[in-house]
Amino acid sequence: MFKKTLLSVLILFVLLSTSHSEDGYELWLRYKKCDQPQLLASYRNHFSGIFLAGNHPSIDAAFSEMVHGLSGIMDKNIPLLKSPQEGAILIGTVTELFPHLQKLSPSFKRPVVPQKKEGYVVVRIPYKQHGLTIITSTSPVGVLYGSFHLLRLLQSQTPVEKLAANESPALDLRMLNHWDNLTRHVERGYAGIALWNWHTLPDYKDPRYTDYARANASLGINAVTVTNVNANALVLTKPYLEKLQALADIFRPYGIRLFLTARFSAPIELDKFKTADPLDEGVKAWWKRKTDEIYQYIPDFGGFLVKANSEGQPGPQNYKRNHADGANMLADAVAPHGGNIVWRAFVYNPESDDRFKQAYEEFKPLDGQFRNNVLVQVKNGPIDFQPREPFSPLFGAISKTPLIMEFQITQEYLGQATHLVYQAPMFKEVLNAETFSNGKPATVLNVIEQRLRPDALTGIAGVANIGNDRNWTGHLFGQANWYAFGRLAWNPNLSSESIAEEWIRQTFNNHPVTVQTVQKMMMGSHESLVRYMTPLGLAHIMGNGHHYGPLPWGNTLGRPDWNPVYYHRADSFGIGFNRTATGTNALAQYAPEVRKQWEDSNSCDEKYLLWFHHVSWQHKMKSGKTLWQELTDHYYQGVNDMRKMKVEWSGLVKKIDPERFNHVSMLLGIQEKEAVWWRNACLLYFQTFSKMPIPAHYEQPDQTLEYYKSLRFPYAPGN
Ligand code: GCW
Repeated sequence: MFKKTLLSVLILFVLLSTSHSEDGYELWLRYKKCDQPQLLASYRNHFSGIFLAGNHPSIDAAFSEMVHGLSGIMDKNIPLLKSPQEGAILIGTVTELFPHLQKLSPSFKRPVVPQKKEGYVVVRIPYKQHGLTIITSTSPVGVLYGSFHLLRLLQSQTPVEKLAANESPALDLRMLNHWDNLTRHVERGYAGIALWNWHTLPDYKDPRYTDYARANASLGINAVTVTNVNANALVLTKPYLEKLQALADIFRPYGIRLFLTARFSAPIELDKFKTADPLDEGVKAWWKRKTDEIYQYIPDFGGFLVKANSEGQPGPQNYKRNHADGANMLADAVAPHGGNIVWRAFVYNPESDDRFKQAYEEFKPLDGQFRNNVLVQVKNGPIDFQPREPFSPLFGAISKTPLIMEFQITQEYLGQATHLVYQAPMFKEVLNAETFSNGKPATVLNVIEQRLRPDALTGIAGVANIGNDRNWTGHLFGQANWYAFGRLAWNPNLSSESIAEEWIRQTFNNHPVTVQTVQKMMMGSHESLVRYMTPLGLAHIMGNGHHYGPLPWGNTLGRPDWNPVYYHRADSFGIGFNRTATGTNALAQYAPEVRKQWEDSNSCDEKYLLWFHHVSWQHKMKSGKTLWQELTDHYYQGVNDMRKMKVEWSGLVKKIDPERFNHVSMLLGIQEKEAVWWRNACLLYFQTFSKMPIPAHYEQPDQTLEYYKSLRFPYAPGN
C-alpha cells in the first residue's frame, strides 16, 4: 500500500515536472537537446568546456547561460576549464582573453572586435583537432551578447564551420516601456498583472526578474522603464527607490539600465509645492535633489521618460511653458550624472481641426530648443498605434533633435492577446518609409539612426506586452513580437522572415514543416488583421475605452477626436478623412515628395487611401472595382485568411507539443470569430451609408447591426 502511494506520488511528480516543460515560460531560450544525431556528435566533439577570462557580473551571466544552454543542447555536462585547451569556448573581453590565447600559441593574433562597446565577435580558430571558439568584445556585456548569439546559432542547428558573428547594434537605446502601475495593473496589458511585485520588493527577488533580464539581454534590449507613462509620483519616493534599486541591481549584469517615468507635478504631490512650473527656481532645485537621490540608489540610472500635457497628464503647459521648457528643466537635473530625458511627442488637444496634426504643431516649432541630452520619442504614426498608419510626419520634419521611435508591442489595437499578429512587417514598413527629410532621400530608419551630435543618443522604444502570465505575453505568439522588436532594435535591416525563422526554430523546433508553416502564418498575419479590422486606410474604429472590438458607429464621447465617426467620416457620399489641401491639409506636414505620393486619390497607395481622402462609394479602385466592393472584398478576405491560418496550424498537430498546440488552436478559434465580428459589424454599419449590397456569393452576416451595437464589454482587460 505504502509502496503504491509512493509510486503514484512519484508518477505525479514526474508528470507535474514535465507538464511545465512546454508552457512557454522558457521563451526562445529552451535549449532542447539537438535532435540531429550527426550535428549533436559534432557539437559534442567541438565543445569540451568553457574557459572564462576575467571576472565581471556580465561574464558570470554569460557563463551561466552558456552552461545552461550548452548542457541542454548537447545533453552533457560542460565543465569550467582551468586553462584553455582544444575544444574550449573562450569567453571574456578581448583585453583579458588575448593573453590566454597567446599562452596557447604566440602565433595567435589579437581578435579584431567592433569598436562599439556592445559589439562582439564569435569566431572559430583552428587549434589542434577541435579548434577553439572565441566570444569576445571590448566590454563584458558585449561578451554576454555574443554568448547569446552563439546559443541562438546552436539552437537553430548551425553547423560548426558556420559559427561566426561580427555584430554591433544599430541604435544606442533599445528600450522597453512597461505601462505598469504600482497597483500591478498593466495599462493595455493582456498578459496578467505586472511582473514587478512592489509589495515584496526589495527583499523578495523573484527569480523571474532574472529570467526577464536574460530574455532581454538575449536580444540586446538594454534599457527599461518599469512604470507607466501615466505616471504615479510615489515611484520617486524612498520606499520605491529601494525597490527599484533591487531591480536595477538584478538587471545590471544583463546590460539593462533602468529609466523612470516622471510625473511632472511630483513636487506638488510629494512635497506640497504650490507649483510645478519648470522655470521656478524651487521646482528646479527639487528635481535636482530628487535626481541626486535616485543616483545614490541607482548609479547608472538612465533618466526620465515623460508623458506631459497629454490625456490629462500634467506638464509645462499648465504653467504656460512649452515642452522644451519642461524637458530642459529635467535635462539639467540629470545632466551632471550623464542621464537623459526621453520626452514623448504623443500629444493632442481638441482645439486642432485634426488630431493627426497635433504632435507636429506642438513640436516642430521647438526643434533646436531642447538640451543635448533630450530625446523626443515619437509614435510610429500620427494618431495612435492603429493597425496601419502612415509614418508620423515628425520623422521628416525634425532635424535638430534626436528622435526615438516608439512602437507598441502590446496589441492594444491589434486584437489584444487573442489575435496572432506578427508585428515585424508592420515595424519595418514604418522604418523603411521614405521621409525626404531636409529634401534628401532618407527613410525613417535613417532619421532615427543619424547621430545628430557626438554625445547624442539614438534609440527605439517598444511598449511591452509582458505580464506575469506563465508564458509572459498571454498569446504564445506575443513572444515573437517581443523577440522581433529586440532583434530589429539591434539590427533594423534584418528581414521579418529571417527573424520569424530564428524565433520559430528556437521556440518550436527545426523541422522544415514547422518552420515553413509557422513562418507563412506569421508573415501574412498583420496584413490579414488590417483586412478584417481597418482595410484601405481606415483607423480608430474600435470600442471605447477598452478598445476591444469594432465600434465604427461610436459617437458618444465628450471629445470629437475620441469618437470613431470622427476618423472614418462615412456619409451618403462616401468614406474617409480628407487631409488634402481641400480638407485639413495634414498632408502639408510631409515633405513635398511624400505629399505628392498621397495627395491624389487616384494615385494614392490604396493602403492609405482613407487616411487622406474622403472618396465616394463608387470611387474607382486600381482593381477596377468600386470602393464599396473593394472594402467588402478586403473584409471577406481577412476572414478567409484567418480560416486558412487555422487550417495551417492544425496541420502541425504532430509537430508541436500538445500544450502549446492547443493553446494556439483555441486562440485562433477566438480570432476567427472576432474577425467575423469585425467584418460583419463594420460592413453592416457602413452599408447604412453606401446603400450597396454585400455580394450574394459571400456568406451573409448572421447577426443584425442592432445586435452588434448592443454588445457591451464592461470588464474587457487592459483598460
Ligand atoms: O494608445 C493610447 C492608450 C493609452 C496610453 C496612450 C499613450 C499610456 O490608449 O492607454 O496611455 O496611448 O501612449 O500615452
